[in-house]
Amino acid sequence: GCANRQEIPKQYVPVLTPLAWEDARSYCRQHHTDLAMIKDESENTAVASLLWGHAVWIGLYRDPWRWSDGTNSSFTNWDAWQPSAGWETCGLENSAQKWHDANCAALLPFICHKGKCDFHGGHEFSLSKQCANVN
Ligand SMILES: [Ca+2]
Repeated sequence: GCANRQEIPKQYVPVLTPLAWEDARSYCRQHHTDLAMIKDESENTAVASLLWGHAVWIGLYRDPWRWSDGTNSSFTNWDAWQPSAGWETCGLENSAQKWHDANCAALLPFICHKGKCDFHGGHEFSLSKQCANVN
């Protein structure tokens, strides 16, 4: 059960320690829920505002482009000329709130999200243990 899922605002957590994308995802999954997923303009702004001036990893990877949990999204916010390279398979959000594909080995601060039961692209993305915590 996840009865309260639509009432719990998603919480984003900035992590200043620069890590490669996979390590950032592992950290987020261990300490929170996952790397940040972004489903609309207001969430996109919220992510960029947490570490102003930094490019940050978000939970986006390809191919095809999906969120860390395997879901996709109708909302995207690519910068001009992005995604730009087939070997850049991880997604970051820059300080202008635009998305770039980037080398997954790059060391960047990142944004996790936590503690929410919600729907993303029609799929419930929180794990059952987080849902249990919410309930
Ligand atoms: Ca790129």
